[in-house]
Amino acid sequence: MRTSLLLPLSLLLACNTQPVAPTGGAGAGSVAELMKARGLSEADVNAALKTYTPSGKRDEYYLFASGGHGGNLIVIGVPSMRILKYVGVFTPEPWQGYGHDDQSKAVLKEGQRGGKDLSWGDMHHPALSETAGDYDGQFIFVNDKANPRVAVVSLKDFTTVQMVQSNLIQSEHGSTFVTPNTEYVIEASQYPAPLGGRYADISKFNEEYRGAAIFWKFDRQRGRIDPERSFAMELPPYMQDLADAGKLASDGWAFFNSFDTERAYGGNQEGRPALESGASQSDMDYMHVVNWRKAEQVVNQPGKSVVIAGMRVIPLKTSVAEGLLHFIPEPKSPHGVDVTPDGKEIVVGGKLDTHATVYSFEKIQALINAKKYDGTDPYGVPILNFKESIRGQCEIGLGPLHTQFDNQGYAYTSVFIESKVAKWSLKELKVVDKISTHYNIGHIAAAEGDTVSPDGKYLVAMNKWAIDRFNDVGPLLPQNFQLLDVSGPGQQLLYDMPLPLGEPHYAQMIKADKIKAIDLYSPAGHNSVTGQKDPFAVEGGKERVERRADGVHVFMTAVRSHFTPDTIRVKEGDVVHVHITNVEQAKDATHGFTIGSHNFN
Ligand code: K7E
Repeated sequence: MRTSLLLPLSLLLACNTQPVAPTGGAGAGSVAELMKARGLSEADVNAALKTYTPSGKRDEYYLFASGGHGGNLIVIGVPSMRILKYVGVFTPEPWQGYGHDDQSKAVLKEGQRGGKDLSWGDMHHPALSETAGDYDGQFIFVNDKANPRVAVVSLKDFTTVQMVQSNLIQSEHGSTFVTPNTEYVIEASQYPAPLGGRYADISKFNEEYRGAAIFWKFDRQRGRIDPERSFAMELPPYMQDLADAGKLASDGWAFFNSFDTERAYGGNQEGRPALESGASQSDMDYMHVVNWRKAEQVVNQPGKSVVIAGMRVIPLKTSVAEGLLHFIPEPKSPHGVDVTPDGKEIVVGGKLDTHATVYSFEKIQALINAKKYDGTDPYGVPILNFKESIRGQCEIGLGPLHTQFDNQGYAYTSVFIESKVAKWSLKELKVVDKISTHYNIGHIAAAEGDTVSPDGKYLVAMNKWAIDRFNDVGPLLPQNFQLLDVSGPGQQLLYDMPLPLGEPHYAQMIKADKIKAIDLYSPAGHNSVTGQKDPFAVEGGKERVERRADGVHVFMTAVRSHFTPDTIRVKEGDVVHVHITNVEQAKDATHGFTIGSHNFN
């Protein structure tokens, strides 16, 4: 609850008449004097002018960053890098009452795994909803890698409205990625497991363990995923990694990386190589090329799918027979797979390879149509020739991971081992600039950088380490988001922003004017999760206490600055249901409700 503070006049006067202390550089003085006092170079001031946003001025972009193990979504203004909001998604968020009231508890319950409540999430890759391959600002989807789940956040009110999960898979990573009109939200498993959560001994890895890609059907009208109309494809046990949906030229297709075609599963105490080294024996893994548009038709044909854990699944054999799945070798331990803005090419970064490899969709199509294969994998999936599928490779450096794009024909790839962002010409496959980041860069997010029309301008490097960047806070340091200006020929570091929550894995940057958030819920009594008037809503003047079979129901209103009724009399042992409607219609006038020591907030 917010209340206005009534300060005695004498105190106000005292505040205003405090003498201004001449602190280091903060006093009056020319810019030159300020620079000298604070030890700033001209380059520093140039950077400061590009990010400083005076009080009352708005940011040009929103950055939606995953909160990692915090399980929440973080909304940041760019270029100021001011945090605007934490959206509770996979974990309760007491300030907003998320996970404390019945409505949001029901959302968290949708995300239970095996009937268990989960008090954390491992959020990786937010995906804004798209129309014709461009962000439309309506929804954002997020995934939980460790406890495979996908959540839907409405950007009308920045509220989590739904969570879906399937026991078909036991972990995931290739998620969330949306198809160009948000027909589907993609979620691919990472660590193979017997599908549906049954048991098989790990020595049966090749026969019994499988990966899967789920295509969650998004119903735009309802603003919800429809599990009934969703489907999945069985995949070999190759540890599928990141994914991306084709667009424009490659619309209807999806691409997944994989990094364990060796099918190693660890066992360093049982005479087998440790998982990491076992999975890095071969020089090539397989990019999975999936025709989801055709799969969507096949799954509806009689006898072409099976139901596992309530999910319609296209068996691997059927996918092969129907031509839904092809493999292309990709250099060792690939990580990011990113479709270019025109949809014509797919860029793959391999952790253990120094290149970004650029695949040509046209060449891939030609090979598929001619059924020109280099044989099949042990599961019968046809393999296309590597050299005949690519346009070329760009020598990036050590540990290229993820790629984003701008509007001038440049691609930007995070270079993990070198802690750099490489800016390179897509056309010429040549690096034009490299900038150091601090340190251990993972993901990057450029302004609308994975859409059909990227903006360029800004890029945020999401660094996992922050050594020597900020004041000491003990052994565990924050993450470091570094804002870069990429509008010029090179790249300029503008600002370091510490982010002291989970390790963020990806972010999406959208033009601010595309977000049309509501000012308040009107009329009052709106349920932010269902989007409907809540059956327990009460109008002002109709507040009451009712004794029913299941306990005492209090129908209460909140308006600045009181609750009605403000005294509730019940008998010891009564079950009390408190239904509170905020009938306040002034913007930003919210009301908290707490019952101390009873875990109600
Ligand atoms: Cu493996 Cu962090 Cu999900 Cu890239 S992601 S860094």
